[in-house]
Amino acid sequence: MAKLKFGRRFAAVKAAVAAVCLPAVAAVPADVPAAASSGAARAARAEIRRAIAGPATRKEAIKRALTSDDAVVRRFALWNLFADDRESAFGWMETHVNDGSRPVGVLMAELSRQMPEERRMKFLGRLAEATEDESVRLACSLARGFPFRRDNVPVSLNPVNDHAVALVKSIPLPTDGWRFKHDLTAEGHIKPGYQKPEVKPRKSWPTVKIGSFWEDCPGVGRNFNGIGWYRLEWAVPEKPEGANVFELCFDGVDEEAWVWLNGEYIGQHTEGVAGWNKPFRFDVAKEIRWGVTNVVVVRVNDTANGGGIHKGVRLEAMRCDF
Ligand SMILES: [Ca+2]
Repeated sequence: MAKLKFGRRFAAVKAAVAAVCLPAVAAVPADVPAAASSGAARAARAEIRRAIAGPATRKEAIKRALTSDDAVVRRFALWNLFADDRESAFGWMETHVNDGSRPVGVLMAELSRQMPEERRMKFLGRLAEATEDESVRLACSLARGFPFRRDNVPVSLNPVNDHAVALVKSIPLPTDGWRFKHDLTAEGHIKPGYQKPEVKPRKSWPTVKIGSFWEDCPGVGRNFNGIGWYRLEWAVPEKPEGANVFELCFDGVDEEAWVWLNGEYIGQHTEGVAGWNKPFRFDVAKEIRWGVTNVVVVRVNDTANGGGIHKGVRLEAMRCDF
């Protein structure tokens, strides 16, 4: 009886420790293999959970569960191994980076957040490369972190600017001649760094037209959801006389966008799905180069339905008598 009580208390302490130490773990995805949802599989899972909860059987049960055919069981075992011994869990993750299942892949990406920076980046790079599962890739990308963020308040929309802003000239960017690159592992900003002007498009990158959804552009894919990069080199005319405010304006990007001009990060439009058809603009007075070729790069994330730069882009030269 005393033993049972201790066992219960031990399990409660373990649960409390796990709750404090473990990162938030996403709920088990609904799309686990059908076979694993059978009555027999559920009973097997319950038995493994009981064995892992028992102090005497825990270690051996975790070890056994890590080799289970059921991805949900492997996920549960890894989670418990991490609670007991992070180093062992990291070692297992590194040798099972090809696990291939969504439940384990997503958990590995989450747990890797506790690795030292260099090891984490290396591991997540391998994990993203080893999977074709969009959820695992997204988890990898989020765990790697996306470092680009800038609050770029354009003069024409700045609520504290009480001087009139008048349009001098609107200069549309070409709709043709943009190049496109899929970014299935969501790491194009790291390797090779598509935002860099010196990273030139390869022959294999489709040439696309903006002003329509990317599903309508040959070479992108009728059902493509995910991250894609647009790149345009275009000749910018001489600076319009009298203008002193310059903004790059997008009429619609479905859904989210991150923008670079001549290698400089100028800002983001990240309202998620809600932003798919909302115009946005950035101050580019410092980044625009007049009378020469400029390079604009737009990283787009689309999660459903149509995607891409589906409306026009233009440069507005304005005058503000500050
Ligand atoms: Ca969309």
